[in-house]
Amino acid sequence: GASGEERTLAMVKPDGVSGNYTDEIKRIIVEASFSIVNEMFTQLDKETASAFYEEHSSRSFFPHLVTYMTSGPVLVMLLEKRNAVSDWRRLIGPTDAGKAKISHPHSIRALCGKDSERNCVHGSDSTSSAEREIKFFFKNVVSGDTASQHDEL
Ligand code: DGI
Repeated sequence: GASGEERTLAMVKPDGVSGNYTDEIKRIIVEASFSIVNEMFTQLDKETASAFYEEHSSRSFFPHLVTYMTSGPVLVMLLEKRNAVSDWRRLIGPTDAGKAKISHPHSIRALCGKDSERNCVHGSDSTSSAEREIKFFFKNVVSGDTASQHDEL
């Protein structure tokens, strides 16, 4: 908008929730000046996880990824700030959390991820992905206070 604010979709994945990293991740989010516009604690089913990661459906790791993403509850968050997409990507670090521990030791994935699959958090990788992913989880977000359940999709 005119204020230069941007929105992105963040998620604490099942390993992050089960490892009790949610509070620490939210503290990092607030300290980095993001607003949490909306959030939803939910359990993804196979259909929803497959649709969310549709672009990876032909990859060999896809079935394993879907199993992982449905292995426990996740916390989905709609974040807002200037340059939200790139700033959140920078905060989470590289996809492979094992590598992140060496190359980006202060990143969130270094903090709580394990490897290239169990990497603790998600972040939209572009403004167009952010738009798609926000719509995927949060319908009818006008002023940031109307959540919908993913199973209404
Ligand atoms: O946007 P990212 O999450 O950083 O990475 P991505 O869009 O390339 O991949 C999406 C997710 O797919 C990633 O968070 C975990 C999973 N993934 C990516 N590459 C691999 C993978 N999972 C496995 N098992 N092996 C991979 O090489």
